[in-house]
Amino acid sequence: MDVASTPVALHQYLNGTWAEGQGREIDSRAAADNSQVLARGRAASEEQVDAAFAAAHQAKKSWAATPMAARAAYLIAAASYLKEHAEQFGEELAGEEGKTRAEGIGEVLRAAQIFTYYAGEAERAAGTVFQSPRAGEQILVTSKPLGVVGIITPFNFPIGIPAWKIAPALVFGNTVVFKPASLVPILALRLVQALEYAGLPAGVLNLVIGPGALGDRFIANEHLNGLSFTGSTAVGRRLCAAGAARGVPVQAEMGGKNAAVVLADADLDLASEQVLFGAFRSTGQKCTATSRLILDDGIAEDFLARLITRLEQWTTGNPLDPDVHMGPLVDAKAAASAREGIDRALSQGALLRFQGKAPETGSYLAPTILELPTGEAGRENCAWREEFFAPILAVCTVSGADQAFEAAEDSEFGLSLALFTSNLSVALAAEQALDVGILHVNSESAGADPHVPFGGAKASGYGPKEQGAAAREFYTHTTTTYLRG
Ligand code: UN1
Repeated sequence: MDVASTPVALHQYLNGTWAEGQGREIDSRAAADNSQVLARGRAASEEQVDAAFAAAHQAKKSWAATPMAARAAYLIAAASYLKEHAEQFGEELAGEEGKTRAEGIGEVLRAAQIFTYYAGEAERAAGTVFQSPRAGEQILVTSKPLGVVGIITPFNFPIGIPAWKIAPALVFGNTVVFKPASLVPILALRLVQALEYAGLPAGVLNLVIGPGALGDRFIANEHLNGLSFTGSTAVGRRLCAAGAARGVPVQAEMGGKNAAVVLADADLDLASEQVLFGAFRSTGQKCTATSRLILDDGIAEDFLARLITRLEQWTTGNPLDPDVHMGPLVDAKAAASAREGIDRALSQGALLRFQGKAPETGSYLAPTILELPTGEAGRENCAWREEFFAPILAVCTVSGADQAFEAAEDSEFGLSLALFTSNLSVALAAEQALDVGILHVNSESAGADPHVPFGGAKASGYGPKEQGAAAREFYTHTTTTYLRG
């Protein structure tokens, strides 16, 4: 399909019907060339958000009463639809978001895998039976859906993140109002189409596409029983506070400033490959991306030389070109803001250690390594503190594991950390010492498997984690039944 000449029509999906938005005109542009329109339509109005919640509310009783196995069957059918269209959808994703074609297709297949995984949840135990201290009694703890769940997702994983929220929400019996990032909406349409193809009943999943401000309408809606959000820390905290004020549980997955720590005993070849992937895959547009590099001083120069050698082979260009390693940022605005971040870091004393090559046009930024001054000055640099969401890696050197851990902890964020060492005791010490939600020993800081918890500490996360058993915890609540015959 030639997405360039045929923009995808953006519609809202309300109560099982595709509807024209009643808000202002919106479009989505190719990441590599912001003059190219890939999708066009009208945003949802606030009244359409309310209509979506009304539909989800209307559908919630019968969906909660639908047997688990039947709910799971919709996910299985949607997964096969996604697999069948993985190539087309993956290319649309890459064109719109800027990650490479291979990463785009990979993300669509990952969404299918997530749907299949949560369908399997239908077969797992959904409660516990306890002994009672009283004769003739048993105590049952059973889990129930929250009800109507709002799902708000960012631009950078336009189908992966929606899948890992929507699949557990649905399989555990919730109805959903879904608002994707309006910057990158095509894959949200595709995901909804997959579930429509599967025959999902009307009202169970509703899609509203529009500006971030519609999120406030979510939190104000009387029918909202839970909200799952991924995005910036500022917005996440505001939604958490608003949810808490009215007693609605909110799960927020927010920013990161993830470190890779390379100690003197590490396998430097492996570490340089993994740091390259962690920092620069998907153009650094991952909350789990590596953006701080902490090097043991004995190996610092050797390691940087290896990393730079790898980066010299790394090509940046059109994300749909199969030979390219890295695409553009999501749009020219994101690239301008990343360039401004580099300038600020340099004015605060950072050194431009390496910058690769990239096309000269608006949305591209070549992979960049900034060397920070040692000591306090380095730690105050914006490249150490701020999440740029771009292919920019800030490097500092330390002496030994203790200093490295101290440096790693010096961040308001606590999502993911990659530690490179061959010493198991040091790895175990890191697991105890570091306040992060995800610790990788000898692998890159990015990545997430559907069956294990995902989420961060400190400013990176709030509320129950996502995925695996943690997802059940968020999307359900329990009833404790004291049962006497
Ligand atoms: C991954 O590392 O593959 O927004 C997933 C993000 C995260 C997802 C990361 N919520 O980047």
